[in-house]
Amino acid sequence: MTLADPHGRTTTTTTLVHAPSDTAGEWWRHAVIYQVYPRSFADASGDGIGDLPGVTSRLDHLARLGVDAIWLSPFYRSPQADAGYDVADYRAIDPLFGTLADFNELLERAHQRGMRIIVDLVPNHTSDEHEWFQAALAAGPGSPERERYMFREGKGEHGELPPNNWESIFGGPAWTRTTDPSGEPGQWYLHMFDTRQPDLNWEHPEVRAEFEDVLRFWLDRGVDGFRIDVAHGMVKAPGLPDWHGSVSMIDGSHDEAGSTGAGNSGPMFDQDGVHDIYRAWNKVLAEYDGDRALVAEAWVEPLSRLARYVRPDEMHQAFNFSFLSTTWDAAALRTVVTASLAANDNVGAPTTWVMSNHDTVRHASRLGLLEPNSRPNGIGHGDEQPDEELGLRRARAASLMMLGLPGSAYIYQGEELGLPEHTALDDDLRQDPAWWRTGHTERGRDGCRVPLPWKAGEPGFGFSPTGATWLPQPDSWSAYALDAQKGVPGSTYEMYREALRVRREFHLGSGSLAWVDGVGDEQAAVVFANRDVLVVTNLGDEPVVLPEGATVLLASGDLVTEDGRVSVPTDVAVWARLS
Ligand code: TEU
Repeated sequence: MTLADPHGRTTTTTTLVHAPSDTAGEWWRHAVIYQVYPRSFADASGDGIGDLPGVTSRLDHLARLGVDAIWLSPFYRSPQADAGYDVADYRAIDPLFGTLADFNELLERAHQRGMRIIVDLVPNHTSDEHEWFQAALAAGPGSPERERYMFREGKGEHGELPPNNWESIFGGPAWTRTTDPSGEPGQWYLHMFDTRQPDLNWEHPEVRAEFEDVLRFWLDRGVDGFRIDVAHGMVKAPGLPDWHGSVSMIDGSHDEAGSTGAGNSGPMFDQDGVHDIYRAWNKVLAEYDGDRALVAEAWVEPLSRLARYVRPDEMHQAFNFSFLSTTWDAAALRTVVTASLAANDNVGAPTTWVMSNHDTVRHASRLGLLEPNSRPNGIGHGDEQPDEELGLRRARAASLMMLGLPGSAYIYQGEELGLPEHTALDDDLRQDPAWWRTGHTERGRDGCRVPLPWKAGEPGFGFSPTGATWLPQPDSWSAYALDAQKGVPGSTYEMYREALRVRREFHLGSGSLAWVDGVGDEQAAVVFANRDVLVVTNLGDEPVVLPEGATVLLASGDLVTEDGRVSVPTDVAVWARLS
């Protein structure tokens, strides 16, 4: 493809890095998937905690937005020690969130509106209240019940030292000592996360059989897929050797003896044995009709290593955390996009794109920091406060760039409103175990989990019929409420909606990617063509002039027109149709 300047001279060159794929293929290859974090999406019961009937009541919002699928974070029976990522019963709904009948209704109504449902599966660990763990504690050392978890004798003369030196990702030791039924100090058990999240032993056939059965339980109910929590963590290196590095809570990366290693080192993550599990699960899904999908939540780098999770007989997608973690820099973004497409094309998998989720500071705030897109684990009183206006401007540009890329895109609830992080939450309201487990050095993830604002003028911004919210919302959120944006041209919500519409119309999800050189300075602008759409994101100080013959479809901010030529200002992205 070539683009011409006003005098008909060719000024640009393009480099194709990803060819279009057949649009008729599996839905997950090009889907826009919206993450619902049930406790903070919408509350129907009035207790201030979101629930499944709340989600059902707002399905029209998601249908109108134009998403293809919804991923629901965990709603299973749980003591909520890690907001539901500590599951006590994989086949039951927690009363906080409703009933199985509520789930069935949500699924049916979503399907009626043409939206698929992905549920979250947490197989690395259970809750300490899971009946298996309770049975293991009661049965004592050497029992078959203990074999399903990672119990070990302690080191030291009296077993008073942990079996190895591993640390929990939430801070503190990864081992907790138990008390024997006799009342004596006993064995230790491994928990890569909170004490209340004991790791399962994936070498045990009963564990494998149980989770295949759990998959079937939800497949039988009609779910379209599963997001697999900590997909890189289930298998540990034999012998559980000591490790002289630490795992970052912030980006899952591993720090080894002073060097910042990639997220694939260390004996607790990304062991080759995990792939057998996914090969077996792929077969379970294949027994069912329709295209059901497995999505890997694996903080694994480099991208070529992550791509091993989405080989043809394993999972279908993996979250692209390398993209999420990339700084606000044109060259860095081009590099990660090229590497992402190359790694996934190599195994025939779609590439995914994601900017925010329930574990990270919302990108509208990350991008407003002095070091844009640095990844603090939470922001609170006394921390550097993001520039809200700058963050939103960049977030809108980043999202428009992301939605223009070929592959599957994830939207975290509220980002369609441009919602910032709650960066001034009272510390005594924090619930993320990372806050206290790190000795209050990391604020944790509560700031991105605050209940959504639906109606500007109502108590709790219409989140709950009683006005209650389990975490307080900042007053400034009245400007972000859905009803303040709906139908307002140029609002973030209407920008997302229009982007999804155009994305569908031009089949961008199953599209192509060619880098375009010669539009703006390559150090300052990210410019690519996807099918017939040119996507220009300006990260530099100078305006970027659009090529002649490019008709603007959509922009993340105001454009400047001078002498008939349209230019894209700093921190603005634009989609334009190529003639
Ligand atoms: O997160 C897995 C994980 O590795 C995270 O700790 C990650 O490193 C960090 O959150 C990045 O900021 C999953 C869930 O998404 C998270 O909510 C759970 O707390 C965790 O597993 C344990 O189940």
